Amino acid sequence: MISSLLLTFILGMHISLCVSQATNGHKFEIKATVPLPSTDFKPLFTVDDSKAKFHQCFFLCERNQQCIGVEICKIKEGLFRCQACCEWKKVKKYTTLLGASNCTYYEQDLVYGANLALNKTATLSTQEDFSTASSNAVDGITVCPSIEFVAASIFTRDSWLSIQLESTYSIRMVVIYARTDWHAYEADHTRVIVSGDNFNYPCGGEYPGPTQENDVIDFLCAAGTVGSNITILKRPPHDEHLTVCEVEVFGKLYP
Ligand SMILES: [Ca+2]
Repeated sequence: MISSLLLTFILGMHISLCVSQATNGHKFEIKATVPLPSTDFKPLFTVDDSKAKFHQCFFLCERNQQCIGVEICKIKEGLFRCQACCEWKKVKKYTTLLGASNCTYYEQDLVYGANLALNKTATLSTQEDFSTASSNAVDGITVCPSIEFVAASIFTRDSWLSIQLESTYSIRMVVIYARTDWHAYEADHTRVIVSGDNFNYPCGGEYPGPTQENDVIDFLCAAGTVGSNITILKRPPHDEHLTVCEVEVFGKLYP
C-alpha cells in the first residue's frame, strides 16, 4: 500500500530506496533521488504540506490520467513539497543513490502499447528543404544526426506538423524526439493539439525548451482527449524552424 511507502520515508530523515511499490494496481518505482530540474518537466500541480498528508498527492495522481509520477522533496523540517508529474516531461535517467538529496521522484510503471503514428500520413505547413519531408517524423527512425533525417519547416512563425491517424483514438501521450545535434533547440516552443470532428484538445501544455541534443519529450494528455489528428504547433516569439526527428502517439481506439 502507498501508506507503507510513505511511512517508510516519513520515519527516516531520507526517503527510502524501495525499488518499487504497488498501490491499487498502480506501481510506482523510484526514478530519481535528486531534484528533477525545472527545465525537465512541467508539474500538473504542487502541494506544500506537512509530511502527514502526502498520501493525498499519490491519491490524486492515481486518479489523473496525465499523472505518471510524483516528486516529493523535503523543504525543511516538517514541510514537504509534492509535485505531480506532468504536463510534459523529458525522458531522462537520473541518480538513484540513497541520500543523494532530499528529493525522491516516483514514476508509475505504465504500458502504452503500439505507436499509432508510425508510417501514417504527415503534413508540414511548409518544408525547409527537399530532404526535410514530413514523412521523416513518422518513419520510426528516432536518431537524427543531420538534416536529411528530420521533418522541418521553413524559418517562420506558426509552423505546424500534422499527423493523420486514420481512425479516432483516445490519446494518452504524444512523444517528440528532437534532433541529435546542436539544432535540437528547433523543437522549442511547441504545443500538441489533438483534434477530431469539431473539437481541439491541448495535450501537455506549452513546451518552452530549452531542448538539448537527444532530448525526448513526453506530452501527457488529460482524460477525454479524443481525436484522429495530431498537430505539433510551433508558437515561437521569433521566427524559428519547427524541426523534429520523430513523433510517436499512444492511445486506444475510441470508443
Ligand atoms: Ca524519424
